[in-house]
Amino acid sequence: MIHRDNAGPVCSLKFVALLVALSPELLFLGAGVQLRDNGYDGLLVAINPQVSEDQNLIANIKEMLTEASSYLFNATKRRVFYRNIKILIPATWKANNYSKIKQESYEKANVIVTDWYGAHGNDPSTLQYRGCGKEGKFIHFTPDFLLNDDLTAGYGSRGRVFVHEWAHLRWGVFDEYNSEKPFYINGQNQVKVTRCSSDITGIFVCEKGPCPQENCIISKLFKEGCMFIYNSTQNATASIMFIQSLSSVVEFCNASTHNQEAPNLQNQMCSLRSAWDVIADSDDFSHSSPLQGAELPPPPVFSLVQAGDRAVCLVLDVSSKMAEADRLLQLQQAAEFYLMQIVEIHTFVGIASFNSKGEIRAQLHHVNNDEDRKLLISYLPATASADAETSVCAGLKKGFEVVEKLNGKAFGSVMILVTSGDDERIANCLPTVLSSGSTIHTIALGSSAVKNLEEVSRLTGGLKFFVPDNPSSSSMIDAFSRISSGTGDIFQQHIQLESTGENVKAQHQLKSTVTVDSRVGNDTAFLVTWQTGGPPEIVLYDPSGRKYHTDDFITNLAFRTARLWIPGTAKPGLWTYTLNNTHHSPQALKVTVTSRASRSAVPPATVEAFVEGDSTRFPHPMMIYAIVRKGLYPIPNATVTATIEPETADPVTLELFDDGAGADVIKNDGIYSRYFFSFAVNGRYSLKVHVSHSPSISAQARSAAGSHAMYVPGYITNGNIQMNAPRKSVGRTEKEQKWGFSRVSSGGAFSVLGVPAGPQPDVFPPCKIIDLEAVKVEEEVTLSWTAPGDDFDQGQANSYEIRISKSLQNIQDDFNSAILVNTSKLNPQQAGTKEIFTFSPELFITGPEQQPNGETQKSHRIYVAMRAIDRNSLKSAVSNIAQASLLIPPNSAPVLARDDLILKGVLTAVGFIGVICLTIVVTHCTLNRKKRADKKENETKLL
Ligand SMILES: [Ca+2]
Ligand SMILES: [Ca+2]
Repeated sequence: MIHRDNAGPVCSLKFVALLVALSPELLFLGAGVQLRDNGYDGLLVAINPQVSEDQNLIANIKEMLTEASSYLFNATKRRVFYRNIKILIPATWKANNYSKIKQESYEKANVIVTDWYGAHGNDPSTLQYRGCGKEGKFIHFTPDFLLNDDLTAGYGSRGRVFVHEWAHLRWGVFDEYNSEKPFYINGQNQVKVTRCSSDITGIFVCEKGPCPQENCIISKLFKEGCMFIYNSTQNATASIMFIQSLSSVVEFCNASTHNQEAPNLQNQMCSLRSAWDVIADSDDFSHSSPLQGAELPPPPVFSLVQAGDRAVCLVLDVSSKMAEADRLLQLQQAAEFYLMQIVEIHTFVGIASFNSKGEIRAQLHHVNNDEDRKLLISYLPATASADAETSVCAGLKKGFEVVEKLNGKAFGSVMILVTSGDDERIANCLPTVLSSGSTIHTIALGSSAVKNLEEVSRLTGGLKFFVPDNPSSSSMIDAFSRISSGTGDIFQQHIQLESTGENVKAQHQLKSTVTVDSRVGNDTAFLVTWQTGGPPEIVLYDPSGRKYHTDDFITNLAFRTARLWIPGTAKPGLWTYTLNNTHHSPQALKVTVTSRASRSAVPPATVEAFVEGDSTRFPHPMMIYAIVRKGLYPIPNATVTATIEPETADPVTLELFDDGAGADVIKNDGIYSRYFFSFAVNGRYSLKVHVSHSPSISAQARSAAGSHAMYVPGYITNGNIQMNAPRKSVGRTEKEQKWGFSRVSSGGAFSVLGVPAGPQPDVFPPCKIIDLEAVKVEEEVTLSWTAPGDDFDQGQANSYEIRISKSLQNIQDDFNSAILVNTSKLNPQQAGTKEIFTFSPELFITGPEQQPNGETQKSHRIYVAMRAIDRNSLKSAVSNIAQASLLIPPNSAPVLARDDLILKGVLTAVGFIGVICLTIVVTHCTLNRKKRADKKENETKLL
């Protein structure tokens, strides 16, 4: 969903001036959620077409957001609330005087309501793919969560839950609870509950009722069923990112209430900063001040919108520029495939073209069968004109005329605008474009296409693509294949399984396989295209060995395409194809395979690829992401490869990782990420991602990684334990996929500016380390992290700089002044390697450290952060801050083991003797504490 990103610097001054002149309402159309005068406008909630019709769902969404608005207003100290909210009703629901959509679509929604295989049962969740303080992708609720009032006992009222998720989505804060590490050992060597704030009270509960902490922790390790239960009545007011369900909780943990010791994602991702500190740094807060007075903001205004008939118009450049570099041929091949395979049944499709003037080639046709599709193909331009000029506005004007034939307006329509020409006057029709209510996807061809073309996409919420003048590039077909109906109905949309292209030498062949898995297989099509002369010799075997030959394909000699459509459901397994170039000259041969879901109950695996923003300026890298999932269930362990094609240089391939290091913020969440910085030239770059999953590797996420809302198991009310209904189990039993799967998707285009000509000095530092961990082992601290490279996450850094402090604030505010650890024996390994380094903090830290306010602090924790340095002395950003407790005495292996086991919750068999040992060790530890404190005073600072 590239359109959600903010405008990059590519936006010219002329555009900015024009946009300022437009009315605010127009600007909100495609731009997502905007904050204006303390109120959010443009929040879009979309219900999936697979959700059955239920008016209560709409009523409950309204109630949730109305409550959320005032709760949010309070929690942000009178700063923000929701003003306008749109609810997108599926087209499958009965029409009920809903307004017609303009540019809204399921794919653009900030909040989605769908059942599909969420990883967390009914847990509301938010897809966060970037680090601390960065906006996420969307919030997800199940229909059950919104309809079943019994669930509010565990999650709290829906409005409160919404604000918890909103903070994830909008401000990039993370969960303060941790179901994997419910307890931890604090700086005073006590067992503590992972919570924020620490003032939230409760008691340990065994199977038979309340019990002492030590007993419970031991017994929890013995038996299931021991837990920490919170009091339903509290004085603590924080925090919403921990337990929004408690009635006393009305704010976020701030600097004074934040629990920086808790092993939770908020501390890990945000370097131990409080949620409120992160929120206060957001753009929303720096551009607004609290509302004066005591008046409350008005409740949000809702509008319900629903898609009408789908109308699509292809707006195609036919200027003489299209005759260059086989551009028109590429367009014909892709448009034919789009009309034949990709555009969904019952869509209205028309065609317009333009050079210096616009022309309607085909009025809207209702696509009901193959004959309708073939008729539309006959209207595609056959040749380019002699006119070198292009007027994008003239083309769009004709496009609007075409779609307006349906019901007088272009609302909800889609334009696919393809151009290779330059056009200085594109800004002239922007007001018309914006008010049209049409979503415009743009495809730029070659190096001289209109500079600001992407603005048309951005402002209307369309996708943007780029096709380089490279005969073996499949970007044009990939772009057309990426454009779906936007309804969110994965069972109707086609799914791209393969896309490959190669310049094949004379008398040589292109041979490969494609996996058709059992989740797809309906409406499967193989497309082969070539560049000159006649078709290659095609041989295709299905998994059972059935052979298809060139003659079995439907060939279009004018467009140089051959297409094979498999009736029914294609056999799952490996399909093998061979394309022989029988010519005497090299041929650019390409293969594309698409299919649709085979069953309407289980969603197929999908990939969605996108980049961080519209553009980047050298030497800043571009982040590349791919979300691989089934429904909303993340798929780990896939091989994900990005191919990035610049305007004029060779394509670059990069493997994306889901390892929680480098560019990837959370491990095993099905989001694969990587830094891209191999910028050969300025201009547009096209991204495609290929996913393959081998059948031998588990596709199940082991843990439910990511951000969601806590379901509270029960409360202590008036001294009684009151348990809520157990949380719905999320375990899925799924038959082992026999074939693995294969997916391809275009990730759109981005621009790169400021790349210097000629050879460049090293300007790329190592990337920031985001997974630094510290563990105290006897007298030493062992650090672990993933090695960055000399250039971001590639190559090998030159050295590390590790610093420690006893004050969190000191190391946060002034890393350079923290105490340096001797790392002369530590040599960085290849990027991606797990690094381990052990040191004795006692050698570095002695006595209390001076605080900035002059006070001394007796802390038993140390904070560690680090930087990597490359061979040109370029330094990475400072890592996340890790912490370790120094309090564990010598010969304390059992305590350490206990720490580890409690945190991981894996101890299954510790005998009664173990209990006694632990008690002794804890006592021993307390006694030793004083001895060690005395000893420390005699040591001297070494560095
Ligand atoms: Ca990830
Ligand atoms: Ca470097």
